[in-house]
Amino acid sequence: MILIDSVNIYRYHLRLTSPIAWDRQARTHREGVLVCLDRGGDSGWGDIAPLPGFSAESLTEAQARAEVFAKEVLESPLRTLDLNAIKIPPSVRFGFELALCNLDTATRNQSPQEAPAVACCGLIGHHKNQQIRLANSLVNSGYRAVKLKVGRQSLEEDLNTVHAICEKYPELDVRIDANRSWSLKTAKEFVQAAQNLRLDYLEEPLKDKTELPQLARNCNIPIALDETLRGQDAEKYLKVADVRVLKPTLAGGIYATLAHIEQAIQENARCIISSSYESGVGMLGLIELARKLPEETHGLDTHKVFERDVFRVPLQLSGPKLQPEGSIDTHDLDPSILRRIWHAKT
Ligand code: OSB
Ligand code: MG
Repeated sequence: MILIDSVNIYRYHLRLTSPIAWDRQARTHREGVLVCLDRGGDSGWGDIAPLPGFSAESLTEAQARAEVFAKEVLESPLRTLDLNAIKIPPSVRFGFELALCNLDTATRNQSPQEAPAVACCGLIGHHKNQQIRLANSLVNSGYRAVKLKVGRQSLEEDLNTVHAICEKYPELDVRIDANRSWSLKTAKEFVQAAQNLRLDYLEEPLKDKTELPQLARNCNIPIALDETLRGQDAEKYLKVADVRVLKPTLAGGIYATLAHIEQAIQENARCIISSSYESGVGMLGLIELARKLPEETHGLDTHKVFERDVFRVPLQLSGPKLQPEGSIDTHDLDPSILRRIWHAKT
């Protein structure tokens, strides 16, 4: 039984180094909510950060649901750290599960162990005419894998970029993410033109997911699924997913992700833990999850877009090897970044 003494909820507002249009509206800030659960002098922090354009829930909804759930948590004890049976939006579930895990760690007072570094794949966004330059700078910083966003310019332009990067860096693992922007015809043309490039994988190529099996039949590039795994009918498409991109903030938390990893291992599929522009609190949780898959290079290269983080002293949360020191309760949060919006105790 987990009895919580008090809950605090905060809003954060992190400035981006340059605007990003997740939902085609350019934004200069990333907003989210931190939840802090206290028990017997220990506290556990979690990050609730629905991503506009990707999460079904808005931040306002997530915050309201977090407050209702926090009240329930104070009124009746929780049985487990796994909130799978409770109906709350994915980002809220991730935040509370992470807070509960961190509280558990703090209570057991484990001394921070020397944890292995997590390999991270460099992210190259939709920057017209700059993608090759960005690849150069990632390789020069030591990245061994990059993911290139495609599908917003012509197929020819995308293919030129992919070819240029692969030819310049034959040892680099190159991943392609089309975020469902292609028709079957365009995707087939891409696969045909890229067949000799030994790409690491092709993520969400198709506008129409029902055509995925048809594309997979004649495709020598491993197919990765991301958005499709969060659909109601995800089960149907698991057969075509050589690689499964798991985003705990969007897909419903830590335990659902662990269950997915178990299943993928049975089915001989690869799993990648992928971030969704969470604050450092969320990133520490994602890095911990990624440690369950030590052979993989994970999609955790989103933290570099923030001017600063919620921690008083910056942690090493971006780069080709992620190895932040200590656990979350050994780091101070910066009160000037956090605005408390809700508080209650038993
Ligand atoms: O499409 O995979 C995506 C981040 C936020 C929202 C959507 C996506 C992403 C990433 C994260 O690409 C980085 C990665 O998975 O390598
Ligand atoms: Mg993706």
